Amino acid sequence: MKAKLHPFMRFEHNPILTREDIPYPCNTVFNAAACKFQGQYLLLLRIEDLRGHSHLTLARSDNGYHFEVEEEPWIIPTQDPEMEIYERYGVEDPRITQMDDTYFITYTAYGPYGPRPAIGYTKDFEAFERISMISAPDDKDAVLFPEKINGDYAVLNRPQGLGGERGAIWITYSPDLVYWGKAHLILTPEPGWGPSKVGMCTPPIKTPEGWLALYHGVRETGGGRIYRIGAMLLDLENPEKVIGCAPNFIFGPEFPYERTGDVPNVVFPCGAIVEEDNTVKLYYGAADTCIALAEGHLEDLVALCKP
Ligand code: BMA
Repeated sequence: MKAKLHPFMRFEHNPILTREDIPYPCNTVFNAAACKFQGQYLLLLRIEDLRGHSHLTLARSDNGYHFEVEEEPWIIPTQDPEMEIYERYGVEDPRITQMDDTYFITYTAYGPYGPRPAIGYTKDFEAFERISMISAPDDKDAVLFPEKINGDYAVLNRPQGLGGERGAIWITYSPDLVYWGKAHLILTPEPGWGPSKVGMCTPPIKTPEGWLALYHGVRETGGGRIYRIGAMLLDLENPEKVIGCAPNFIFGPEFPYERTGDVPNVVFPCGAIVEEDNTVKLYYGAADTCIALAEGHLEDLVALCKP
């Protein structure tokens, strides 16, 4: 199959959620996790309040396009004395991974020491239990694989390595979601469209040809940073092996709602839903200000990653 250079089509009524849709005062809504639950589409929204701190609120939809936002926040910074300091400035950028009847939620805890990825779970989208912090600061963008890898849970994350400046994508494993280790480097930022840092977007998607991993690449320019999306395929049995990586970015800021906002020129997907016909609904934060939707096909995304 000839790979499509632009595999995603934007929804014509974008953005799908703005702060006008939030039932309480806030600054912005962006970077939402997505999943299906009991026949409905769920988004877990990152909402930045008027102090500039983020919390997470649920939104529900019957069709994946029109969402109703809950009246109250769902996951707010914890008061647990052991964890409070790590979430003091907010909980950000959630991702959801379903394993059987459990929905794991990875998110970035933000506190005075910097960002740390954390993981918890829910079974009903009512009770949420925190499990662990996955690593120490500075780290972000943790996504859990939807299956164990050779008997262990596995997360892709983005420690701020390489001299503290150029965040890269790593993998780390856990037997119990509490103790994490065996960390291994997967992808470094390279000259081109994402030379400053790279980090995962949505949790890896299993395909017959490998794990499809969508990631963001950041380029610093004279006019600020540009956040764009790349795609790579990781080996199913050994995801430390990159089978192929699309040479070009596959999605980037173009429309006014992606170009203008609190942080201009940002598209930042945290959630993807694969439909039965392999349509991929990609939910992304635009300019750190609103949420938009684009659709593509799994086969096209995989084709782009072929060596
Ligand atoms: C990243 C994250 C995202 C944000 C992006 C652009 O580092 O903090 O939450 O969307 O920057 O500001």
